[in-house]
Amino acid sequence: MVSKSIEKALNAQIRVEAESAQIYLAMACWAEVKGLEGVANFMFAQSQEERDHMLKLIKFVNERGGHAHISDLKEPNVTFNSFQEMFEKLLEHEIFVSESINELVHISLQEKDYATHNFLQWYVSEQIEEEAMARMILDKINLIGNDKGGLYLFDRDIEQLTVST
Ligand code: OFO
Repeated sequence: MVSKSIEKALNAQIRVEAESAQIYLAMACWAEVKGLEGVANFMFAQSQEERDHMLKLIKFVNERGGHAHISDLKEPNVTFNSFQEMFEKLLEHEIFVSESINELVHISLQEKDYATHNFLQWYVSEQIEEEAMARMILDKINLIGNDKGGLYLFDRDIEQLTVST
């Protein structure tokens, strides 16, 4: 059984994951209209992953005797000055999500809720992977700079980066 304060903290994370899905959907749309299909497909897949992260939390809250709350979301940023800026925002956002997960882990320990603490370990590992991938992509984009040929190849290759759920 989750306590009221753990339920509240988990519900806040459900919102963060839902917002992540929306942010990446907006990035996918921006990339698609800019003609970078590979980047767009990568971001559509990222968005789907975030929805899966949200659903996993929803199931956990409901199974543990809480009630998952579905809240309204603020509209994400829909335009970017460059792909570099877009991927910088992606990394920034993943760092924010990692901090949010860490805070949740902290609360679960404070409350001695070891079931929630155990459940959250999956998210801790996932955030390590997601941050590493965002950094690796940003490094590649920084190398490419304004080179159009490089961007073309990057767009072709990014789809090969498999994302774990
Ligand atoms: Fe849900 O992992 Fe990214 O944000």
